[in-house]
Amino acid sequence: MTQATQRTIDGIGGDFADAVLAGLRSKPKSIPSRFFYDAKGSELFERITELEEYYPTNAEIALLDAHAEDMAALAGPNVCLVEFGSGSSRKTDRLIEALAPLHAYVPIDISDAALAGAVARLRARFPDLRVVPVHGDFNAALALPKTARTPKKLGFFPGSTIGNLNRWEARRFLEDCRSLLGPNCAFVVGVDLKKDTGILLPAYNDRDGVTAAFNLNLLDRVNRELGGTFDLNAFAHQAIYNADEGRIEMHIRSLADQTAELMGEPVSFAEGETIHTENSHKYGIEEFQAMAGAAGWEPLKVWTGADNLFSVHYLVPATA
Ligand code: SAH
Ligand code: AVI
Repeated sequence: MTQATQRTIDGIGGDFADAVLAGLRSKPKSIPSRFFYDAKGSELFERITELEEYYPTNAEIALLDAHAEDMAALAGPNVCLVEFGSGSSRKTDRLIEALAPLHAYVPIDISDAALAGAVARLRARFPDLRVVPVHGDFNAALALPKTARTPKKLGFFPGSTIGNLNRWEARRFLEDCRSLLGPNCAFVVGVDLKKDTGILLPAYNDRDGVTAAFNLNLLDRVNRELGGTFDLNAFAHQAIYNADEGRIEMHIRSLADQTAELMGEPVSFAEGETIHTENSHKYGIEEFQAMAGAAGWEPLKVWTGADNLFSVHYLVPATA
Protein backbone atom coordinates (compact mmCIF):
# COMPACT_ATOMS: atom_id res chain seq x y z
CA MET A 1 0.00 0.00 0.00
CA THR A 2 1.26 3.46 -0.77
CA GLN A 3 1.80 6.11 1.88
CA ALA A 4 -0.80 8.26 0.21
CA THR A 5 -3.54 5.77 0.96
CA GLN A 6 -2.73 4.50 4.44
CA ARG A 7 -6.31 5.05 5.52
CA THR A 8 -7.62 1.75 4.18
CA ILE A 9 -10.79 -0.09 5.05
CA ASP A 10 -9.74 -3.72 5.59
CA GLY A 11 -11.10 -6.66 3.65
CA ILE A 12 -11.06 -5.46 0.04
CA GLY A 13 -8.75 -8.35 -1.05
CA GLY A 14 -10.67 -11.18 0.64
CA ASP A 15 -13.90 -9.62 -0.52
CA PHE A 16 -12.83 -10.18 -4.17
CA ALA A 17 -12.38 -13.96 -3.80
CA ASP A 18 -15.66 -14.38 -1.90
CA ALA A 19 -17.67 -12.16 -4.26
CA VAL A 20 -16.31 -13.81 -7.43
CA LEU A 21 -16.94 -17.34 -6.14
CA ALA A 22 -20.47 -16.46 -4.99
CA GLY A 23 -21.23 -14.59 -8.25
CA LEU A 24 -20.01 -17.39 -10.51
CA ARG A 25 -21.97 -19.99 -8.54
CA SER A 26 -25.23 -18.02 -8.86
CA LYS A 27 -27.64 -18.12 -11.78
CA PRO A 28 -27.40 -15.96 -13.82
CA LYS A 29 -23.67 -15.51 -13.16
CA SER A 30 -22.48 -12.06 -12.08
CA ILE A 31 -19.47 -10.20 -10.64
CA PRO A 32 -19.96 -6.79 -8.90
CA SER A 33 -18.67 -3.88 -11.00
CA ARG A 34 -16.55 -2.41 -8.17
CA PHE A 35 -13.99 -5.14 -8.97
CA PHE A 36 -13.21 -3.60 -12.38
CA TYR A 37 -10.93 -1.13 -10.67
CA ASP A 38 -7.55 -2.73 -10.05
CA ALA A 39 -4.57 -0.68 -11.37
CA LYS A 40 -5.11 -1.91 -14.94
CA GLY A 41 -8.89 -1.38 -14.76
CA SER A 42 -8.47 2.19 -13.50
CA GLU A 43 -6.03 2.87 -16.36
CA LEU A 44 -8.49 1.42 -18.89
CA PHE A 45 -11.31 3.50 -17.42
CA GLU A 46 -9.21 6.65 -17.97
CA ARG A 47 -8.77 5.60 -21.62
CA ILE A 48 -12.57 5.16 -21.89
CA THR A 49 -13.05 8.77 -20.74
CA GLU A 50 -10.91 9.91 -23.69
CA LEU A 51 -12.95 8.03 -26.32
CA GLU A 52 -15.00 10.02 -28.79
CA GLU A 53 -18.02 7.73 -28.22
CA TYR A 54 -17.95 7.98 -24.40
CA TYR A 55 -19.84 11.29 -24.10
CA PRO A 56 -20.44 11.41 -20.25
CA THR A 57 -16.99 12.69 -19.26
CA ASN A 58 -16.85 15.64 -21.66
CA ALA A 59 -20.51 16.47 -21.07
CA GLU A 60 -19.97 16.62 -17.30
CA ILE A 61 -16.71 18.57 -17.59
CA ALA A 62 -18.53 21.15 -19.74
CA LEU A 63 -21.18 21.51 -17.01
CA LEU A 64 -18.52 21.85 -14.30
CA ASP A 65 -16.62 24.42 -16.38
CA ALA A 66 -19.79 26.43 -16.86
CA HIS A 67 -21.23 26.13 -13.34
CA ALA A 68 -18.49 25.40 -10.76
CA GLU A 69 -18.67 29.06 -9.65
CA ASP A 70 -22.45 28.75 -9.11
CA MET A 71 -21.87 25.60 -7.04
CA ALA A 72 -19.17 27.36 -5.00
CA ALA A 73 -21.47 30.34 -4.38
CA LEU A 74 -24.15 27.98 -3.05
CA ALA A 75 -21.67 26.04 -0.90
CA GLY A 76 -19.80 29.01 0.62
CA PRO A 77 -16.11 29.15 1.72
CA ASN A 78 -14.02 26.71 3.81
CA VAL A 79 -16.03 23.59 3.05
CA CYS A 80 -14.57 20.12 3.28
CA LEU A 81 -15.01 18.52 -0.16
CA VAL A 82 -15.73 14.76 0.11
CA GLU A 83 -15.66 12.88 -3.20
CA PHE A 84 -17.03 9.36 -3.71
CA GLY A 85 -15.37 7.21 -6.43
CA SER A 86 -12.83 9.95 -7.13
CA GLY A 87 -10.64 7.92 -9.56
CA SER A 88 -8.11 10.25 -11.18
CA SER A 89 -9.90 13.32 -9.64
CA ARG A 90 -9.38 14.98 -13.03
CA LYS A 91 -12.82 16.65 -12.99
CA THR A 92 -12.40 17.84 -9.43
CA ASP A 93 -9.79 20.48 -10.32
CA ARG A 94 -12.58 22.81 -11.54
CA LEU A 95 -14.48 22.51 -8.29
CA ILE A 96 -11.36 22.83 -6.11
CA GLU A 97 -10.42 26.06 -7.89
CA ALA A 98 -13.92 27.51 -7.59
CA LEU A 99 -14.33 26.49 -3.92
CA ALA A 100 -10.98 27.94 -2.74
CA PRO A 101 -10.30 28.39 0.12
CA LEU A 102 -11.17 24.80 1.00
CA HIS A 103 -10.85 23.27 4.49
CA ALA A 104 -9.74 19.93 2.99
CA TYR A 105 -10.34 17.52 0.12
CA VAL A 106 -11.23 13.89 1.00
CA PRO A 107 -11.17 11.61 -2.08
CA ILE A 108 -12.66 8.13 -1.44
CA ASP A 109 -11.91 5.27 -3.85
CA ILE A 110 -11.63 1.50 -3.90
CA SER A 111 -8.70 1.68 -6.36
CA ASP A 112 -5.47 2.21 -4.46
CA ALA A 113 -3.59 2.93 -7.71
CA ALA A 114 -6.05 5.58 -8.91
CA LEU A 115 -6.16 7.21 -5.47
CA ALA A 116 -2.37 7.32 -5.10
CA GLY A 117 -1.97 8.85 -8.58
CA ALA A 118 -4.65 11.47 -7.91
CA VAL A 119 -3.21 12.43 -4.51
CA ALA A 120 0.30 12.89 -5.92
CA ARG A 121 -1.02 15.00 -8.81
CA LEU A 122 -3.24 17.18 -6.60
CA ARG A 123 -0.53 17.78 -3.97
CA ALA A 124 1.77 18.98 -6.74
CA ARG A 125 -0.88 21.16 -8.39
CA PHE A 126 -2.43 22.59 -5.18
CA PRO A 127 0.44 22.63 -2.61
CA ASP A 128 -1.67 24.48 -0.01
CA LEU A 129 -4.61 22.07 -0.22
CA ARG A 130 -5.00 19.52 2.59
CA VAL A 131 -5.69 16.20 0.79
CA VAL A 132 -6.83 13.34 3.05
CA PRO A 133 -7.47 10.18 0.97
CA VAL A 134 -9.65 7.28 2.09
CA HIS A 135 -9.10 3.92 0.40
CA GLY A 136 -12.29 1.89 0.70
CA ASP A 137 -15.73 0.87 -0.51
CA PHE A 138 -18.13 3.81 -0.41
CA ASN A 139 -20.99 1.35 0.13
CA ALA A 140 -19.42 0.10 3.35
CA ALA A 141 -19.92 1.90 6.66
CA LEU A 142 -17.26 4.55 6.13
CA ALA A 143 -16.03 6.95 8.80
CA LEU A 144 -14.67 10.27 7.61
CA PRO A 145 -11.17 11.25 8.79
CA LYS A 146 -10.93 13.59 11.82
CA THR A 147 -10.06 16.58 9.61
CA ALA A 148 -13.47 16.30 7.97
CA ARG A 149 -15.55 16.14 11.16
CA THR A 150 -16.23 19.78 11.98
CA PRO A 151 -16.65 21.99 8.92
CA LYS A 152 -19.49 22.12 6.42
CA LYS A 153 -19.17 19.23 4.02
CA LEU A 154 -19.82 19.29 0.31
CA GLY A 155 -20.27 15.77 -1.10
CA PHE A 156 -19.29 15.23 -4.74
CA PHE A 157 -20.28 12.10 -6.68
CA PRO A 158 -19.50 12.71 -10.35
CA GLY A 159 -19.31 10.47 -13.41
CA SER A 160 -22.78 8.96 -12.94
CA THR A 161 -21.13 6.28 -10.81
CA ILE A 162 -24.45 6.38 -8.92
CA GLY A 163 -25.87 4.73 -12.07
CA ASN A 164 -23.72 1.66 -11.37
CA LEU A 165 -25.85 1.01 -8.29
CA ASN A 166 -29.29 -0.59 -8.54
CA ARG A 167 -32.16 1.78 -7.77
CA TRP A 168 -32.58 0.56 -4.19
CA GLU A 169 -28.81 0.66 -3.61
CA ALA A 170 -28.67 4.21 -5.02
CA ARG A 171 -31.44 5.38 -2.72
CA ARG A 172 -29.80 3.75 0.30
CA PHE A 173 -26.44 5.25 -0.69
CA LEU A 174 -28.02 8.73 -0.84
CA GLU A 175 -29.58 8.13 2.59
CA ASP A 176 -26.24 7.00 4.03
CA CYS A 177 -24.54 10.10 2.62
CA ARG A 178 -27.16 12.27 4.35
CA SER A 179 -25.92 11.00 7.71
CA LEU A 180 -22.23 10.75 6.75
CA LEU A 181 -22.07 14.37 5.54
CA GLY A 182 -23.84 15.70 8.65
CA PRO A 183 -26.55 18.33 9.15
CA ASN A 184 -24.68 21.22 7.51
CA CYS A 185 -23.94 19.85 4.05
CA ALA A 186 -24.78 19.79 0.37
CA PHE A 187 -24.27 17.15 -2.32
CA VAL A 188 -23.28 17.58 -5.99
CA VAL A 189 -24.21 14.44 -7.96
CA GLY A 190 -23.51 13.84 -11.67
CA VAL A 191 -26.19 11.72 -13.32
CA ASP A 192 -26.30 10.44 -16.89
CA LEU A 193 -29.61 11.13 -18.64
CA LYS A 194 -31.86 8.72 -20.54
CA LYS A 195 -31.31 9.12 -24.28
CA ASP A 196 -31.43 7.53 -27.71
CA THR A 197 -29.73 4.14 -28.01
CA GLY A 198 -27.95 5.55 -31.08
CA ILE A 199 -25.80 7.54 -28.61
CA LEU A 200 -25.89 5.14 -25.65
CA LEU A 201 -24.83 1.90 -27.33
CA PRO A 202 -21.65 3.17 -29.08
CA ALA A 203 -20.54 4.69 -25.74
CA TYR A 204 -20.30 1.15 -24.35
CA ASN A 205 -19.26 -0.57 -27.62
CA ASP A 206 -16.44 1.66 -28.81
CA ARG A 207 -14.63 1.05 -32.10
CA ASP A 208 -11.20 0.69 -30.48
CA GLY A 209 -12.34 -2.06 -28.10
CA VAL A 210 -11.25 -0.19 -24.96
CA THR A 211 -14.55 -0.91 -23.17
CA ALA A 212 -14.20 -4.57 -24.19
CA ALA A 213 -10.69 -4.65 -22.67
CA PHE A 214 -12.04 -2.94 -19.50
CA ASN A 215 -14.78 -5.58 -19.19
CA LEU A 216 -12.53 -8.58 -19.94
CA ASN A 217 -9.88 -7.30 -17.51
CA LEU A 218 -12.17 -8.70 -14.80
CA LEU A 219 -11.36 -12.25 -15.96
CA ASP A 220 -7.70 -11.30 -16.33
CA ARG A 221 -7.80 -10.04 -12.72
CA VAL A 222 -9.35 -13.36 -11.62
CA ASN A 223 -6.50 -15.18 -13.43
CA ARG A 224 -3.83 -12.95 -11.83
CA GLU A 225 -5.19 -12.73 -8.29
CA LEU A 226 -7.24 -15.89 -7.79
CA GLY A 227 -5.28 -18.48 -9.77
CA GLY A 228 -7.90 -18.46 -12.54
CA THR A 229 -7.55 -20.36 -15.81
CA PHE A 230 -9.93 -18.28 -17.95
CA ASP A 231 -9.00 -18.18 -21.66
CA LEU A 232 -9.72 -14.55 -22.55
CA ASN A 233 -10.06 -15.47 -26.25
CA ALA A 234 -12.98 -17.74 -25.40
CA PHE A 235 -15.09 -14.88 -23.98
CA ALA A 236 -16.45 -11.67 -25.53
CA HIS A 237 -17.61 -8.26 -24.33
CA GLN A 238 -21.34 -7.53 -24.65
CA ALA A 239 -23.17 -4.27 -23.87
CA ILE A 240 -26.93 -3.95 -24.35
CA TYR A 241 -29.61 -1.43 -23.40
CA ASN A 242 -32.29 -2.87 -21.11
CA ALA A 243 -35.20 -0.49 -21.80
CA ASP A 244 -37.42 -1.93 -19.02
CA GLU A 245 -34.76 -1.12 -16.41
CA GLY A 246 -33.50 2.04 -18.14
CA ARG A 247 -29.91 0.86 -18.05
CA ILE A 248 -26.93 -0.27 -20.07
CA GLU A 249 -25.86 -3.75 -19.01
CA MET A 250 -22.39 -5.12 -19.58
CA HIS A 251 -21.88 -8.87 -19.76
CA ILE A 252 -19.01 -11.23 -20.57
CA ARG A 253 -20.30 -13.88 -22.97
CA SER A 254 -18.85 -17.38 -23.25
CA LEU A 255 -18.03 -18.24 -26.88
CA ALA A 256 -18.09 -22.02 -26.24
CA ASP A 257 -19.14 -24.72 -23.81
CA GLN A 258 -16.17 -24.62 -21.44
CA THR A 259 -14.94 -25.07 -17.88
CA ALA A 260 -12.46 -22.75 -16.18
CA GLU A 261 -11.04 -22.90 -12.66
CA LEU A 262 -10.37 -20.41 -9.93
CA MET A 263 -8.81 -21.25 -6.58
CA GLY A 264 -9.09 -24.90 -7.63
CA GLU A 265 -12.90 -24.64 -8.11
CA PRO A 266 -14.35 -25.54 -11.53
CA VAL A 267 -16.83 -23.14 -13.15
CA SER A 268 -18.71 -24.35 -16.24
CA PHE A 269 -20.21 -22.23 -19.01
CA ALA A 270 -22.59 -23.10 -21.81
CA GLU A 271 -21.94 -21.41 -25.16
CA GLY A 272 -23.70 -18.01 -25.06
CA GLU A 273 -23.99 -17.94 -21.25
CA THR A 274 -22.96 -14.61 -19.72
CA ILE A 275 -21.49 -13.11 -16.58
CA HIS A 276 -23.34 -9.88 -15.76
CA THR A 277 -20.60 -7.41 -14.84
CA GLU A 278 -22.16 -3.92 -14.74
CA ASN A 279 -25.36 -1.90 -14.78
CA SER A 280 -25.26 1.72 -15.78
CA HIS A 281 -28.64 3.25 -15.01
CA LYS A 282 -29.80 6.35 -16.88
CA TYR A 283 -32.25 8.70 -15.19
CA GLY A 284 -34.73 11.42 -16.12
CA ILE A 285 -34.29 14.66 -14.12
CA GLU A 286 -37.55 14.25 -12.15
CA GLU A 287 -36.91 10.54 -11.68
CA PHE A 288 -33.57 11.25 -10.00
CA GLN A 289 -34.96 14.14 -7.96
CA ALA A 290 -37.78 11.90 -6.67
CA MET A 291 -35.23 9.28 -5.57
CA ALA A 292 -33.09 11.94 -3.85
CA GLY A 293 -36.23 13.32 -2.19
CA ALA A 294 -37.11 9.88 -0.85
CA ALA A 295 -33.57 9.69 0.58
CA GLY A 296 -33.89 12.95 2.56
CA TRP A 297 -32.50 15.45 0.03
CA GLU A 298 -34.11 18.50 -1.49
CA PRO A 299 -33.13 19.25 -5.09
CA LEU A 300 -32.01 22.89 -5.01
CA LYS A 301 -30.66 23.21 -8.54
CA VAL A 302 -29.89 21.10 -11.60
CA TRP A 303 -27.68 21.93 -14.58
CA THR A 304 -27.93 20.24 -17.99
CA GLY A 305 -26.34 21.31 -21.25
CA ALA A 306 -28.16 22.29 -24.46
CA ASP A 307 -27.29 18.76 -25.69
CA ASN A 308 -29.29 17.21 -22.80
CA LEU A 309 -26.69 14.48 -22.42
CA PHE A 310 -25.89 14.75 -18.71
CA SER A 311 -27.15 16.38 -15.51
CA VAL A 312 -25.42 17.75 -12.41
CA HIS A 313 -27.68 18.05 -9.34
CA TYR A 314 -27.12 20.26 -6.29
CA LEU A 315 -28.91 18.68 -3.31
CA VAL A 316 -29.38 20.04 0.21
CA PRO A 317 -30.82 18.30 3.28
CA ALA A 318 -34.63 18.30 3.15
CA THR A 319 -36.22 20.34 5.90
CA ALA A 320 -38.60 18.23 7.98
N1 SAH B 1 -15.09 10.16 -10.59
C1 SAH B 1 -14.34 9.78 -11.77
C2 SAH B 1 -14.15 8.25 -11.85
C3 SAH B 1 -15.40 7.48 -12.18
S1 SAH B 1 -15.02 5.75 -12.42
C4 SAH B 1 -15.03 10.31 -13.00
O1 SAH B 1 -16.11 10.86 -12.85
O2 SAH B 1 -14.49 10.17 -14.09
C5 SAH B 1 -15.68 5.10 -10.96
C6 SAH B 1 -14.71 5.25 -9.81
O3 SAH B 1 -15.36 4.79 -8.64
C7 SAH B 1 -13.45 4.42 -9.97
O4 SAH B 1 -12.31 5.17 -9.65
C8 SAH B 1 -13.64 3.25 -9.01
O5 SAH B 1 -12.43 2.78 -8.49
C9 SAH B 1 -14.53 3.87 -7.96
N2 SAH B 1 -15.44 2.91 -7.33
C10 SAH B 1 -16.29 2.04 -7.93
N3 SAH B 1 -17.00 1.36 -7.02
C11 SAH B 1 -16.56 1.81 -5.80
C12 SAH B 1 -16.92 1.51 -4.46
N4 SAH B 1 -17.86 0.60 -4.18
N5 SAH B 1 -16.29 2.18 -3.46
C13 SAH B 1 -15.33 3.12 -3.73
N6 SAH B 1 -14.95 3.44 -4.98
C14 SAH B 1 -15.57 2.81 -6.00
C1 AVI C 1 -17.94 4.65 -13.74
N1 AVI C 1 -19.16 4.42 -14.49
C2 AVI C 1 -20.12 5.50 -14.29
C3 AVI C 1 -18.97 4.09 -15.90
C4 AVI C 1 -20.33 3.94 -16.63
O1 AVI C 1 -20.49 4.57 -17.67
O2 AVI C 1 -21.21 3.24 -16.11
C5 AVI C 1 -18.16 2.81 -16.05
C6 AVI C 1 -18.08 2.34 -17.46
N2 AVI C 1 -18.43 1.16 -17.89
C7 AVI C 1 -18.23 1.09 -19.17
N3 AVI C 1 -17.78 2.23 -19.62
C8 AVI C 1 -17.64 3.05 -18.54
